[in-house]
Amino acid sequence: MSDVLVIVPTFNERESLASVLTAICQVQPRVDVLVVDDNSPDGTGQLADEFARANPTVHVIHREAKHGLGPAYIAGFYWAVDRDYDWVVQIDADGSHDPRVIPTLLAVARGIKADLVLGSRWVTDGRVDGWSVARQVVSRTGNGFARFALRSRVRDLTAGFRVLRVEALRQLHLETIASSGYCFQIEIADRVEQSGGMIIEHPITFIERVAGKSKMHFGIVVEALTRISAWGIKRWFLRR
Ligand SMILES: Nc1nc2c(ncn2[C@@H]2O[C@H](COP(=O)(O)OP(=O)(O)O)[C@@H](O)[C@H]2O)c(=O)[nH]1
Ligand SMILES: [Mg+2]
Repeated sequence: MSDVLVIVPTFNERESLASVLTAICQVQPRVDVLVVDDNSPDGTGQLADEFARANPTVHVIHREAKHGLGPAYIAGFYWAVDRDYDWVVQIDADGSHDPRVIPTLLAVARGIKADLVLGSRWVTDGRVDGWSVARQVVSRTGNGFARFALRSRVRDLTAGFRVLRVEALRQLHLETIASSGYCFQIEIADRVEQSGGMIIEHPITFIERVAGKSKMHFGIVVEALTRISAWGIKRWFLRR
């Protein structure tokens, strides 16, 4: 058993999952993998099961229905906490995050004993391949707003490619996290930052997915704006 668990949340990622899992299984030194599938109608869960049968380091959680990225990751986090892993890696299943970068992010985390290492698009040398200017503006504006409202120092709060120290996860009161969409990534980073944890942003190149569809929708943006505004207002009053 490795001390690293790579968590891959999936919903309808049949076309890209195999290549992502293959690349994660080639990471050296070896890491364990947990796919968290929300009963994808396209059979992604069954594909993950086939992979798990052929690779003892790959595991699968099947959830009954699509409940969003947040609850899927929380299920994965508990799985890691229960099994005493030291590090959790979060990575998308759509090919946007290059699994070959995992050892680099882990080395950064281990080297400086960080609680959270973000694969960041919006720091020097960070890049996005294949995004329209409009999508870049949306991501940057959203991040800018969250950064301002939460008084955060983090540039890419929504980064989905990250390493978390499990010991830090244990302190985050996961049972009180309610965010479902992208807001979940912001909430985790914010909790680490607020608790005084060490956060490092390491530049990555994010590659737009070539297969399947993004699960981003209007409701996810509304959720993020609502929750961040509420947290920001509360914080503003508390600090006065
Ligand atoms: N289990 C699960 N995974 C999800 C859900 N929503 C998104 N994902 C996965 O989370 C990752 C990021 O989602 P994606 O749609 O690519 O977001 P985008 O890159 O911001 O457009 C992908 O691996 C998705 O399959 C969900 O509700 N449940
Ligand atoms: Mg994606």
